[in-house]
Amino acid sequence: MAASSAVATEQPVEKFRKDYKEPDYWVRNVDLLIQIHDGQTTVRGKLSAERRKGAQESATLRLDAEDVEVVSVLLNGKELSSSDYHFPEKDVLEIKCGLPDKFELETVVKIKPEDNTQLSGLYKSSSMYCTQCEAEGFRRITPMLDRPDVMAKYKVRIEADQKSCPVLLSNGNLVSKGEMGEGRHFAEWEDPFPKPSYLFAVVAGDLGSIKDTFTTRSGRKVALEIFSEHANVDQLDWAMQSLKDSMKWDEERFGLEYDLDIYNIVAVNDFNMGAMENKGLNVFNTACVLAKPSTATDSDYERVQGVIAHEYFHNWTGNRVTCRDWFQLTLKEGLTVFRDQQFSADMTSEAVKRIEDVRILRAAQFPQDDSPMAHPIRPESYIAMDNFYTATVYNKGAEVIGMYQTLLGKEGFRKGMDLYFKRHDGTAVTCDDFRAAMADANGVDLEQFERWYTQAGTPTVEAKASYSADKQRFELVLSQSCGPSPGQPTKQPYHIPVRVGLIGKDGKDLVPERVLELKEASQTFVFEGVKEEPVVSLLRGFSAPVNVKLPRSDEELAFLMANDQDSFNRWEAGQELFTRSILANVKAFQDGKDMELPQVIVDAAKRTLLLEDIDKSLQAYALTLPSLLTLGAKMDVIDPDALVAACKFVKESMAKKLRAEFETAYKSNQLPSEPFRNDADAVGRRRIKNVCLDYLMALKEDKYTKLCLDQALQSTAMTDLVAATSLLAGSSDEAARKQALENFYEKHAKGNDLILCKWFTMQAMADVTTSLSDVGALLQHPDFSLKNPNKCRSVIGAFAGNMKHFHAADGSGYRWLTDRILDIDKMNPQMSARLVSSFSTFRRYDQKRQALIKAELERLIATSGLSRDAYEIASKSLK
Ligand code: 0A1
Ligand code: ZN
Repeated sequence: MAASSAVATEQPVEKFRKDYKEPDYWVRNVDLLIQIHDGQTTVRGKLSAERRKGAQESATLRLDAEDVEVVSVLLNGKELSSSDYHFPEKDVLEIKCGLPDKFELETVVKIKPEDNTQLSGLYKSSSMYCTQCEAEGFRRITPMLDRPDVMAKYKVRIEADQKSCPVLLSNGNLVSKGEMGEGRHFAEWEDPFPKPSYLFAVVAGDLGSIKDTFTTRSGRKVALEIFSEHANVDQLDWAMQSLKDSMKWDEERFGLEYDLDIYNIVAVNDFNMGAMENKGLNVFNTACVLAKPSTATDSDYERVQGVIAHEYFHNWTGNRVTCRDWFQLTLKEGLTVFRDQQFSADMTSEAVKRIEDVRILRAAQFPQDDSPMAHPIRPESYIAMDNFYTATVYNKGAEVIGMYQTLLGKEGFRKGMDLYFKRHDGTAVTCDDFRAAMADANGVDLEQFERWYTQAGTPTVEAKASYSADKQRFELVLSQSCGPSPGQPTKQPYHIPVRVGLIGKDGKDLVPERVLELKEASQTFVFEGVKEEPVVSLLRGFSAPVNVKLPRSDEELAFLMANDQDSFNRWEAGQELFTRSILANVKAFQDGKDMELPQVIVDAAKRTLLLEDIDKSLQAYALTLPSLLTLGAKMDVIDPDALVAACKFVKESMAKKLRAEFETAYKSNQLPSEPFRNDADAVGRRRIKNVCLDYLMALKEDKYTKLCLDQALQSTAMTDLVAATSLLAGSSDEAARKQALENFYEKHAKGNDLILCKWFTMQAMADVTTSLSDVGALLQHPDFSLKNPNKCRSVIGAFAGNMKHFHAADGSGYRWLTDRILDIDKMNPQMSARLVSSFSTFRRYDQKRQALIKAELERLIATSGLSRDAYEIASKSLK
């Protein structure tokens, strides 16, 4: 008997993309027996393997095995003596004896799901057992070649106590189940599709469910079932509807049908990420699947719809065609995010969805791309793969996919997708394979496009315009540049699609819109037949993930805001106006001068507010200031105090000037509480109404505090409750603050973990003098648990996003976060590493704050026993 962690000292090892080699052995079949007992689980894993053609006969078999206690190892049914295998390094089980070309290797191991606080491998969440195998969790269940290019067919038998675990699930089809006596029972599952180990899943527990069916367009009837704890079964209908909508959409848009007779989804309380696309058995964080009117906000509904779609779409982009190695992660994630974004756009509004996606990209990805943690969407190296599930790989990755569609058109993109599946179905491939399919299907050269995969950083596109009235000719000189990134001091020019419109005085396009292909460092584009001097609408629809530089007046921006036919650029013009004014006021604040709000902005906002036939969500986003993170990214040195003060000033000044308009819009967008509606109009009305309330609250007048309190106490829609209570959580009116928070807790949050998280977050994000002591107190709250990732995120993660108080000049926020990271790191390295990344952008702050954060990062690195996950982020951030 031996433990796999025999060699204890862990030297973080960096892996490189360039070092990829095929394995010496392939595993073709995996046959698992999982015997769950309270406190200990035994796993017998039988691997049918064969030596790769061309591999050396003497090649040893090195299986990944982590935190498993190896009981025995058998080769072709014969038990090996302990001298035939060993643990040459941490997490590797090596078979030393000679191996035939083809063989069966069987291991018996013991694991303890109850003690698994990392939530990777097989673990217990509340009363249920569940698994998370991506990226490298399967090795924590049974020894295996745990890498995505090893694809095998799986058979699984689960045995467990009948009473505590009446539901036993795995991938594929149920082939048999029955009782075993002594209160135990079993289920056998077989997945006909070869898959990498990261898509394996098992669930065992006492679960309720809802059922439905979907008939695919070729007539396959699929049984759909969504499971949760019994108490939550009334919150599964929206997920089911979203699943059916996704299945239909993928058939219509991409001709992709579901391929098994069963599709199961399980909701679990403790989960490191949003959800997981395991073949035929998705596992979801409850936060991404549960929704009902009395508990979920409009954004919760949108998130559930989007994540359900995302995991479903992975069945083709990820499962049927998977990644050769983890460096290729964006192959499945960028593509699948792009697909879920397109789906959500079709289900709601294309313009609104595009704005939301770009807001996320700018707030989460742009700062990362400008930090020491910047990496290309296809990283070149990693220490802990789990650290690379990033906004860059996901969201910038989706933008890169979107650029193929912009360059090739929807039809051309579809041709590329068809060829991609034709060539690669059932295999594990690379981003280059995807790019080749797009190029070949369309007969175009996408050689230069590879730079989006190799270079990190956000490029800047600078535009210079000139017009000749004589020649009716308009010229646009576009230049591109991209600052240095870690290990990449200089960059080669990207292939950038720039969608451009030229607008005349009447607000109409003077010539047809064009997609310019910028490939050189600088290029001139000529438009003929332009009858008057146009206003340029650049990068319509945000056609590339770049920053744009184009000199123009506030008046021009106000004109675009009112007239551009591209709704994204109408919004963008407003954001640019806001940004200018806020940054100017930051400067004024720093120089001790009076802050000012230009009248053009007030007028533009007023015009937007008075529009009658506008989509209410677009109206709301047009009036919403850019996020603090997005604004920070535009500053040379981020000054948190000045930034927060400037935003407050702009909001308050606007409210002073437009008080009547905000009040009217607030009132006219009220909805009756019954029946609850979450159609686009209702969502839009709540959105604009709450934006108005936000402005009015900036006035700090009793009248509006009362209005807000009424909403916080009386609303029945969760969106309105959260909006009003959050505003009051940041109010200096102590009595109102207390009343709203108590009411929210007593009437809504108590007893519901997801709503509790909202209650935690609104306090952790609040700008009140007691912020730091408040979050300290929340950690002691009986409803808080450091072991639950959602709760950690809702208090600790949220506080790390509190621009003013996390960045308190005395460093108290930083010290507090480091202490929490160290507490969590012992239990859940994935979680702690995510929190460390809040420090990654530290060089963007002033010298004093830089020094304070640097000291915290150094404190982390100096901590003995720090996980390699946290070590990687901390050490790379310091570079
Ligand atoms: N593939 C999932 C995300 C995911 C990744 C890692 C996980 O555990 C470390 C869990 C989920 C998705 O894109 O939805
Ligand atoms: Zn995904």
